[in-house]
Amino acid sequence: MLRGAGCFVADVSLPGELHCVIVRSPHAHAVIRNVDASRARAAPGVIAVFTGGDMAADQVGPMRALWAIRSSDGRAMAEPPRWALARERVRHIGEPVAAVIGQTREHALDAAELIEIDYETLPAVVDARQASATAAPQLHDEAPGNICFRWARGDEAAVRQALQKAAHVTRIDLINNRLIGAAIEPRAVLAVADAGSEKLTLYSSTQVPHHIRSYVAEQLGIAEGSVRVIAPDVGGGFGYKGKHYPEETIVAWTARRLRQPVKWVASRSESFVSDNQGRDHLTHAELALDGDGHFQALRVETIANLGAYVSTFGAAIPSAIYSALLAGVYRTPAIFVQCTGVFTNTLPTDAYRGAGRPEACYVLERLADRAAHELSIDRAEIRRRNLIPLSAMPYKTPIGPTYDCGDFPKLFKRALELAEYPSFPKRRAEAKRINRLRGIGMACYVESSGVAPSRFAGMLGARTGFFETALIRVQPDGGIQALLGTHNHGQGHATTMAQILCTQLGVPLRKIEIVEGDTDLVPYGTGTFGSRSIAVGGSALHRAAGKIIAKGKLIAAHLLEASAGDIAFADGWFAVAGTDRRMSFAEIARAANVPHNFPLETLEPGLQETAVYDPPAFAFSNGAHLCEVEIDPGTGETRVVGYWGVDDVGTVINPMIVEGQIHGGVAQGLGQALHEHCAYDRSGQLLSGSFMDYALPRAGDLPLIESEFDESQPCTHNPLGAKGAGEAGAIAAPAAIVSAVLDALAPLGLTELEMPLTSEAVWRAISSAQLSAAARTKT
Ligand code: MCN
Repeated sequence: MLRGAGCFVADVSLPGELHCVIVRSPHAHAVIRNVDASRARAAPGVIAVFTGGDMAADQVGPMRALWAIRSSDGRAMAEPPRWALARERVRHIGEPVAAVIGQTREHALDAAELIEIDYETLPAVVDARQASATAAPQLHDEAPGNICFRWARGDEAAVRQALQKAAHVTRIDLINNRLIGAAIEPRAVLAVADAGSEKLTLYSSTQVPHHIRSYVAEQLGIAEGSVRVIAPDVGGGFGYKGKHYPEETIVAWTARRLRQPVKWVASRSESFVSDNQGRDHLTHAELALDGDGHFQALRVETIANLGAYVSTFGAAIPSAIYSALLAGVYRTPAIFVQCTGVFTNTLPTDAYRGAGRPEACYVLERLADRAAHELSIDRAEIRRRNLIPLSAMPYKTPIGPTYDCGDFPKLFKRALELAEYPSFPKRRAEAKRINRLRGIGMACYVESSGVAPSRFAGMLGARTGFFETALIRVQPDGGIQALLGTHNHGQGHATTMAQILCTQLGVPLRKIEIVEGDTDLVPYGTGTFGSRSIAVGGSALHRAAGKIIAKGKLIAAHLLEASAGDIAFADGWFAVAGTDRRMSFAEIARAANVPHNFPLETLEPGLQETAVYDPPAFAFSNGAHLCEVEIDPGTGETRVVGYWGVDDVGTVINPMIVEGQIHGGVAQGLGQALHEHCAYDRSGQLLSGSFMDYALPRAGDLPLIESEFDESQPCTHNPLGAKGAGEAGAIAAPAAIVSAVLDALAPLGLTELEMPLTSEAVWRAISSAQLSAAARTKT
């Protein structure tokens, strides 16, 4: 792929292909009074122009969330309809209003300019707290007060009591900044309707081909089996490509109508106003402690900005997923969390690398730091006093999940060692000599990876299962083709999944082909998100390989004239135990396909097996990250000068890939902590709509990341012992980096700053602290 040999959706070209350009709302909130497309339709090279009215006439259904949660009073969340092409009203900038189909993209682009849309603009609201206030502009009749849901979990009475009795209560208000995913490849869709059959093939740069198949079939009212979704090479997904988007339906529908292939490829600017965004929480949290700094109770109130519509998992992330991790790695006996999901005139929010877990980690780690400061306890010490010990495993948290294993104190201790925590004051003093403010920060996290047990998700309102499927085909020459329902968009599945088979079956890597991302080839799949591929998909693969071995034993028993119980399989050989009679995996594969003398009543020819795996629980990855920053007080520029992570992702299949995953996650976490902020003005216009305004971290912003893994606590309930690794870095890094910056600023009396800690924000904070100090000295 780095050499340009990959094949992304934009690289796929079909004969007769037409090009789709989407006309998007320039307003955050408006009534569509009229769409006049007559000039556009008459423009050269234009095949058609479609609007929401055309889709309505064709009875194209609304987009549905895939997870519908309930409010604490038992009521279903508000689910206002979301149409692929807006009907009557638009509720965020970038909402699709019309689709122009041209012979070339240029034809369609030119014609798009000629469409006249008469909008009646309406007042907009972008801030979630303001949106839930009385007199705020209302987005949907179905959601009075712009409230989608009011979720609650935990023991409210116990928490209230503990807060009343506590020796100390630490209170904090936090903003978890809104983020924009920025994969190298913008989203793209290409659809072709087969002329001779009802078959519709949809190429999409998605992480979840089977979900997209269900969605598109449902909306178009056609059989699921008549839709084939292919997700070829995908250039990054980061969670936001794991959701259903209007363009998939628009392009599929237009291709069926026009009986010609239709392609849409987002421009970078378009991605900013059409991709889901992430995070955007306002949180008030209170932590009750005893006199020794032991956590007694936690109350968390979060307002989650859902944007204009409920996206695929948009409601579940700030409720079911986020709240489940509010015990974190700490022993807090009583926890109560409330989360209100609010509609605003912004792009929908949904999963973005970490998805609910970085938010939970951030609340807990900021509270831990703040409590340590208020009680004059060392930040590492307050964590040590509260970490769940190994002896308490399996540990049932008061908020729901049971952690099966994890040695949190050991990982934290090791991270402190790696960062040479005790000698930090020396480094701070050295930095001071050259007029730099140096700080050290820390964050411990636990993550519900391996998303998700279907049972858990079903109880909490998911409308889909979460199992994974693997089909192994053994070729007559002993080569293997493994087809998986997961999807690789940068995680190295072709290597790690093949490694599982190589280890289990003794087949060399070069003879193993991993196939993902095609609903007609793969039996079924949930897709890749929630760091689930190895823990769930890998486990399905392991199970399927087990079935291959079992069948191989039957074949070997027949050929070696032994009983199946006497056949042992190891290192690629089927052998009669206690003898030198044996056959290689390749020989058995050949025999399976040349079954000249098989007892056909008891032994089927061929060697291919399918297995499905639905985990009984999440895999609880965990870790401790430390980082050091240096701030130039003259400019506010913050440099991360050291970063250490000790992570427990269970058994590591491929250390190099996992290290890369941790690095990537840390880079994204660093972006959230220091640079990235998706900003709207009050009218709902996106202020950070390009890379000039939305600052991604660059290579030079990253420190050398020292990463270690602790494999002493393999996941107890999957056959690989593996826990997810794909999001870990993004979960710990924002909290660790903010902790370090606030530590650096502590000598100036600064205790709070909101992400992103841009040089401007840090410089302003330093300047105002210096001014106040100067004023105090004067008086
Ligand atoms: N792995 C391993 N041993 C383990 C755990 C994982 O060798 N104990 C390997 C896996 O085999 C896989 C990789 O590490 O090759 C990540 O595995 P896993 O943690 O199961 O995560 P997924 O493959 O399910 O990937 C999803 C996760 C998520 S949710 C986001 S978002 C994300 C991420 O991974 N987006 C990414 N990493 C990304 N990396 C790239 N390059 N691009 C993205 O869009």
